[in-house]
Amino acid sequence: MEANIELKKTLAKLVPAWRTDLQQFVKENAHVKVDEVAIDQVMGGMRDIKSLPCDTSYLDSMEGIRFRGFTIPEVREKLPKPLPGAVPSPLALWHLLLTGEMPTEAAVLELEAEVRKRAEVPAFVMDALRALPKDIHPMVQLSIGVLAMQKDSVFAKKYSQGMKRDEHWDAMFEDSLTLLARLPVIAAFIYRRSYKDGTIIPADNKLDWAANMAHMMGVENKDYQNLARLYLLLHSDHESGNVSAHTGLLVGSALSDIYYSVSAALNGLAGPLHGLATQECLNWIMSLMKAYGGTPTKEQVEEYAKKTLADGHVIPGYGHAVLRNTDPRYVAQREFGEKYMPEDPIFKTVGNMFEVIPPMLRALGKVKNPWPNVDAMTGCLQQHYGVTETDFYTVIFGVSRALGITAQAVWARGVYFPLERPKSVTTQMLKDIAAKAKVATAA
Ligand code: CMX
Repeated sequence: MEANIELKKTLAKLVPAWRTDLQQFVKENAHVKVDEVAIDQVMGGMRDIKSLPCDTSYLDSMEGIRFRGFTIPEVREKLPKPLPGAVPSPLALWHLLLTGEMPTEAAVLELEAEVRKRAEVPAFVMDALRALPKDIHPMVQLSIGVLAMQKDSVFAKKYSQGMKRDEHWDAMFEDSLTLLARLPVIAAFIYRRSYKDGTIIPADNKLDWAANMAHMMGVENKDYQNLARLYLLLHSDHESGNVSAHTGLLVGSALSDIYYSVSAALNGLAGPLHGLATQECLNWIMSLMKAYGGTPTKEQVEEYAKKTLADGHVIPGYGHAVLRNTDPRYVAQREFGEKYMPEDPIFKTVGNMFEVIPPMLRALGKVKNPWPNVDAMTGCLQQHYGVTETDFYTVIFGVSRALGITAQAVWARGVYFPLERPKSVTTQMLKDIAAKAKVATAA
């Protein structure tokens, strides 16, 4: 099956132009310095080193994410919507991430239809998932489900048949369409199998990609469908340096196909300092509420948070490696909560946390960003609609993050992004560099 849609035709024009432009640009500016690297960056997880190109989105430390230059309020306003007043379909955002151009309503409808055609998950993939224990973490199930679909990779097949390099992006795009089409089906299956009676709810072809995932999970609520759209849109892309996106890019740089890339990326997303914080944060909130028998006062939040820190744990949902302000994705979800569940006790608790935790973290003196990140609000909204299984939250994050990773992968293959291979140094070498720098300063 090959897509014959406006999005692909647009990419077919854009990709060669991007490639020529960048090849020329690099040739003419190869030795221009972009950044300097200090020892605390080498030893500190490469924080802030400017060394990864990414055009799909840019994360400003104060303003937050912009998708192809557009802020979250702007994409919500400008992207076509599946229903009047609804949140736009995340696939409309995927179009924007891929091309940099706001799609027309017709282009989004065509994309939704193309994705619907590819949504059938092969039986052996479902069987592979059925063979796993039901209580294995849902992220393991998702990662295995994605990896199992590698059998169908157009990229891998064509590569083995000698595909020309300038066709790589096309095969990557075809695989990405199929992967995105099937991800909500797999996620909903994992949900129903792990927490419900395991029956599969067939897709409703009248619904868009995101709302269909809500439907297949068995949550029949129009507001939750809108939350699904919002959630899948907000978590899609956060430049290319975060653990999941970077893993996807790195694995893809070896010309591994999108199934290998996304499966690997999901494994990184499953870490508590990254996507698992969604689950950890809601669990933290629930134990806080349990400890005080309902919505805690601000003083009680403070007391509980102090105990968490004293026990040597982080406060999940707070802090960020790049952001130095409240995450606009948190703000967008808070606005949703204010509209649909202002009196919800968990929502109120999250509000009290916002008042108390930032000054506490600031007082520690070492936390660079005391403000909430996206994960501080997510679980609270899910709970309100009965999606109470916190282990599942990172799966929804993963479905969303696949939008950004696939968009970045198509770009990477289009412009021939090369094999990633940073240079490592021994810690003794770093000590020698530091000693030389000391001598040079003293002289
Ligand atoms: N609670 C307590 N301490 C925190 C903290 C928090 N929420 N955030 C940072 N710190 C601590 C760090 O652990 C570190 O302490 P040590 O020096 O003792 O190791 C110190 O403050 C400095 O860290 P930082 O430079 O401010 O933050 P990092 O870039 O190293 O880490 C992050 C960023 C997100 C891992 C960290 O803020 C954290 O652990 N937050 C809680 C987990 C979380 O919400 N993760 C989700 C992030 C969003 C996402 O990717 O989904």
